[in-house]
Amino acid sequence: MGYTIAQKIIKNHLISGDMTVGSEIALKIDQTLTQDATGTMAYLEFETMGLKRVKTEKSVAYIDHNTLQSGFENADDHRYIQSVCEKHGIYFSRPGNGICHQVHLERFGKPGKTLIGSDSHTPTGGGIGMLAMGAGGLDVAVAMGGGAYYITMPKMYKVNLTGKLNPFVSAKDVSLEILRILSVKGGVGAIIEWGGEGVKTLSVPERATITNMGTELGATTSIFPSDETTREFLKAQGREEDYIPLESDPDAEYDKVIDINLSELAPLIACPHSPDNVVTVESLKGTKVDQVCIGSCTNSSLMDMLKVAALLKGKTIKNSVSLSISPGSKQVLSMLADCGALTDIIASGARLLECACGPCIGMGFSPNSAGVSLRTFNRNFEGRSGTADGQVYLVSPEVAVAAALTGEITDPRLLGTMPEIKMPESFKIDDSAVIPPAPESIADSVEILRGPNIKPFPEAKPQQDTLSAELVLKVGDNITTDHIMPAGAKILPYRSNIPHLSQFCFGVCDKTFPERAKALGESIIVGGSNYGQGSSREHAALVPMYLGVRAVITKSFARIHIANLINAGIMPLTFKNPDDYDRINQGDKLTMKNIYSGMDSGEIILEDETSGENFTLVCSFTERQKDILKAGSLLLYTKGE
Ligand code: MIC
Ligand code: SF4
Repeated sequence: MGYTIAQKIIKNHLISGDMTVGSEIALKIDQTLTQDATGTMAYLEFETMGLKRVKTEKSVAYIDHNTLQSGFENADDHRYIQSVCEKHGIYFSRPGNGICHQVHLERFGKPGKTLIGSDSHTPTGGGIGMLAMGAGGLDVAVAMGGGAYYITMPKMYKVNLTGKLNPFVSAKDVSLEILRILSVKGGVGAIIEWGGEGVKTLSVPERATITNMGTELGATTSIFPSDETTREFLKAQGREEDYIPLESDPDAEYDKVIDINLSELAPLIACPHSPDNVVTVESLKGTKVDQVCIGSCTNSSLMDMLKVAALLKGKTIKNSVSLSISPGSKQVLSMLADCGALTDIIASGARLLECACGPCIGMGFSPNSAGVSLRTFNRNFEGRSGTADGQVYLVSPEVAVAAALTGEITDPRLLGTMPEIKMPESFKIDDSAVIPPAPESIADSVEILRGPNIKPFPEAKPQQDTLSAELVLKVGDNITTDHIMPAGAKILPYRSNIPHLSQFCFGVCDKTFPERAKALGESIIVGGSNYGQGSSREHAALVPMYLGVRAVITKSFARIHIANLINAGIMPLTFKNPDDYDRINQGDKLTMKNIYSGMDSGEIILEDETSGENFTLVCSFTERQKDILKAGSLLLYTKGE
């Protein structure tokens, strides 16, 4: 049997385990990336490990999330990360240089290599044939130290593309179409490979839009072949030597094959508050729009921005609409400026934001109350925009422009003829905003700059053989990490201050949670299916750990979150019979005995002392995971304490 693209890369990087679906494998990691909102914690963890230099081929730290400096906190964190990079051998991408995924694709990603990043949209690198995965900060810290990255061997899905996109239909619509087909749970446990004749019609930035949003499917990652288009892109970025060809074997086997004919797609839109809530733009035509945001790691490439500029050229946006544009990188912004496209964008009435995540993570530009906001982003979870009752829709750049010009949801095909946009033969190369680390010989003299907002890492406690605790919070299906640990301009500056952050935990669901959990000392959370989807933020595990949560029991979990829970010493368990979810209530007193032998047998009995019922819980921990839980956390396990 032949290999898929992902299987080939896995095979080349396999440290331990066998490639049987569902079993644990350990991978050698070639590159890492961090962003600042998860990076501070990742570097604190790296420092705790006591290593001098990173052991990867390339590790890059980006500052792109916490760029709104409304107090000293973010600026202090940036200086901290910069000093850690200088000392420990990491490249530092300065604030303003761009969004991690966009810059990494442009300047550092390489086909055939493995990349993990402390950000869930790291699979963007799959657009050039990398095996790129999102991970918790601690996993990234361990990989920087040369340690393996452990995942469950995924299933392989193939999306077979035929045809060619019509004008005003774009890669974003392909992402929305696959979300419509598979839902936000449909990719869990799988790698999605994009293949077929249609692939040839897609540029690297278009492929990267698609792999970026594979995250919303819950997939381990998504990947495209590395072909002549990839070579052209790398050549235009001045690094043709990084190219290697990569494709699946003709007899590779897939667990599922989905066909999409690009020629048949129409402009699509994801309605509030889930990326898989997809309908056609046509079906919502006439809906009044208050705000339009163009940018984010999904749609901020030069090609996207040139398209936007060409459609806006000579026109003025509607008085009732506020339009923001955030180019993905300094390269994109300066090329837009050089060719005059930036002038067309500004002349239309758009507000230019810096090359950063910005409104995507609620860092400014929140919509008006109950405002309808059309965004070219990848997530529209409730409250994420910073406006609790904001109505966020996800769209392509074409649909975004059409709404900005007309003030309502409009099929962009009504805008006339699509101007032809060509990929430049060479991009403008200027890496001056990426600061290389100090040479190893002088690294010892580099001082780490720690601000007062950095608080010690919360103390983990080993899992005991018996746990008796109250069910402190019961939540429903598809709980996102934005529910568990919200972000936004007011909260993000405290990512390195877990005690302060803890006041906001589960604020979207139940404001009394932090206080109640703290008062209980130890507690248990119950959730529905796909618990912990969305961001890779390990804070969604570290903060509950700090508040005394010892176990989370659900119908099912999202991949990165389950790893983060184990890393933080919290037991992730699932109901053997999903209907038991309905028989258990918030406030119940729960007991689990013989946890250690249950971890071995794969089943633990949960006694509900309040109702008198017993429930069977399932766990499938590897030996390593059991040891981590018994040690209390991955950090304690790694340190051998
Ligand atoms: C996101 O899009 O939710 C983020 C902010 O980029 C997160 C990381 C974080 O919470 O810092 C992600 O996707 O992992
Ligand atoms: Fe940044 Fe948004 Fe991309 Fe997350 S999804 S990395 S916040 S642009």
